[in-house]
Order: sequence, then C-alpha cells, then structure tokens
Amino acid sequence: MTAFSFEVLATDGAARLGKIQTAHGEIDTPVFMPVGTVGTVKGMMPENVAATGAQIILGNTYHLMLRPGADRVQRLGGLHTMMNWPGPILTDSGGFQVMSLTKLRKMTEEGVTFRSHIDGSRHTLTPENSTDIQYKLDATITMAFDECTPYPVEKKVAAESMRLSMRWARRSREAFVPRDGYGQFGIVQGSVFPELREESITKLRELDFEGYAVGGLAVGEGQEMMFRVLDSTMPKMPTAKPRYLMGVGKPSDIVGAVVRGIDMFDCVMPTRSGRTAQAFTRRGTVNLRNARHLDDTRPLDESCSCPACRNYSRAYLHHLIRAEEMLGPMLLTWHNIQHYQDLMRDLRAAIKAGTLTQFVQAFEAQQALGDI
Ligand code: PRF
Ligand code: ZN
Repeated sequence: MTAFSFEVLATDGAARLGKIQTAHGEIDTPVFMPVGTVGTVKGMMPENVAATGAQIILGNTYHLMLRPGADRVQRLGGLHTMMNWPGPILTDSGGFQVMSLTKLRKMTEEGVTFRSHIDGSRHTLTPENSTDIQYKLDATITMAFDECTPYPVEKKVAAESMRLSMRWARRSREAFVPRDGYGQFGIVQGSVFPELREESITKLRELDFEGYAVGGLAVGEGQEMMFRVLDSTMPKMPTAKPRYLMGVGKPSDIVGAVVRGIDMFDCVMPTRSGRTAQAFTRRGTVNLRNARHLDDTRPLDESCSCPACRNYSRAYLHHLIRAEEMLGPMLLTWHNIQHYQDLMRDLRAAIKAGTLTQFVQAFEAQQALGDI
C-alpha cells in the first residue's frame, strides 16, 4: 500500500515543484483541482476532465450530506465509484458552504446548525460528523472543520474565530480515521493579521496534519492584500507538507500564489464562467455572448488543444450560447478547465527549469494584450 506522502522535487525562489502520493494516484504540484461539488464536474464526463490533465477533483461535504446523503454514497461504493472518478478526491468540510449558502444558521462551540438550501430541513455539522461524512464519502484528502472568518473583521473577532477553528481542528484530527494513502489537512485562519496567522500555524503544527490549507482569503480583501497576507504567512508554514490556498482563483491569483509557495488550488471560476459564456485565454477573458463573434471563423484560442478550440469557430460557440444549447456551456467548461491545466503544467515546467520569473513576466504581458 502507498502511504500518503509529499516530496519537493525542485524550487525556484519560494515556488515548489512537488509530488503527492495517495491511495488513488499521484498528484503533480502546483495543482489545480476542478470543483465537482455534488459529485460531478458540471457538464463534463470524468474521463474528459482527466484528459485535460486534471489529477484530483474537489467534492463538498455540505451538498453531498444533503443529497444523496453520506450513508447512501458509502453504500454506492464511495464517491470515486459512484461518479466514476478513480483518481484522488479532496472534500471540503462544509462550514464554508453553510455560511455562504444558508440563511438560517446558528454557530456554537459544538458546531453549526442550519437549514438545507434544498428543502429547509434541519442539520448540524460538527468537527466529528464532518470528518465522519468525509470518511463515508471516501475522500482521499479530508479537510478539518473550520469557520471561514468574514472580511472585513476586527482583530479581536478574527482572533476568537481563529481560536474556535483551532479547537475544531483538534477535534477533527481526533475524529480522523487514518488509512494508508489517505490524508487530512488543517486550515490556517486569522484573516489579514500576521500574528493571528502565526498563532494558527503553531496550533495546527502540533496536530501534524498531512497538509496545510490557507483559508479565509479571497473573501473580498482583493489580490494585493491577499498577496500581502501570503508574503507574511508562507514563510511560517511547514515546508515538508503540501500547502493549499482554498477557493482561489483567477489565473493571475494562481500565478502570484505559486510564486509565494502555494502548491494546491481549487475554484469554481473555470466551470462557473464556462456556464456563463466567459472563456479564459492567454490574452485574458473573452465573453462568447458578445455579438462581435457572430461571423468570427477563428478558434477561441489557437494555442489551445481542447475540442472547443480544435473543432469549432467562435461564431459557432456564440451561436450555441445564444440558442441556449447545452453544448455551449459544455464546450466552454472543457476549454476553461484545459486552460487552467495548461497554466499549471507551464508553471511546473518553469519551476523545474528555474525560469519562473521570466514566465511570470511573459504571462502578465500576454494577459495585458487583451483579446484580438
Ligand atoms: N475554509 C473552508 N473552505 C473554504 C474556505 C475556507 O476558509 C475558503 C476561503 N476562500 C474557500 N473554501 N473550509
Ligand atoms: Zn480550448
């Protein structure tokens, strides 16, 4: 059996090229994890997600506990079997989704009680049952149960929130059932306050997680502030474990965070944007709903290998969007996931070659050009 492990293969400044070994396969880092909230990367067959180069996807405790239910997923053989994704899966622990998706909720030391956004039924999430649900889902990587501190926030409130998350992290760690090739990540909180981030890291280190996430960012503070928090936080993080920046982000967020030493990312942006006709290209974003594409016979991005770019014109993609045909969102989702995976592949190659600084310069110059 493979143990869960992480190896740093090369560095370029603070950036790292690495490899994670899991029970469900290897993950080359820096990695982007497409979001498969309810047990599907919306609009894509799993084999096509894999064909873009994606090695791990994300699932959500909150959604899956409500529908179809954790016990049912377990009876169906776990998330990998149920959705036909044999590769690694990371599941988020649920607290963040409760806070962003439910109106009626109550937080106590014990956990969070809330009403389902689907049928209004009452549920409770605690560090113990979140960890147990993730076990039943068969998550390769389980996340500790935390509170994502809202922004902006006073330091005193941020400190209380972070300390609650650290008590929950300890309870999550105690509830985790170790299995060969499986791991659990702790989540650093502390908002934009360096001393609180440091205290959070110190407390998590005592629990010796298999990896460490940075939570509570990309919540409205802006890219400059997020990078400033990473600049003060990253040097304090364990170097021998993977580091995951939760819910990030735009391509430029990812590039800046890789430069600062982050190894893992997830974000709904490529999939959600694909469903609203927004495409990511080397020259920035393109809205395929725009009438300027009506007669455009060129591909969306001539340097992209995905089917949307290889086999179809911008004019046809525009037509599909206008006609509200489901192939439109499907092709744009595929393209966006391919674009993100190509970016990660290029970042890994640049770290390996020791040319990350030049890569970042070229990336920014290209993005600034804008679509033709
Ligand atoms: N905590 C958890 N999930 C998250 C976040 C967090 O802070 C964020 C913040 N960007 C996204 N997803 N558990
Ligand atoms: Zn493409």
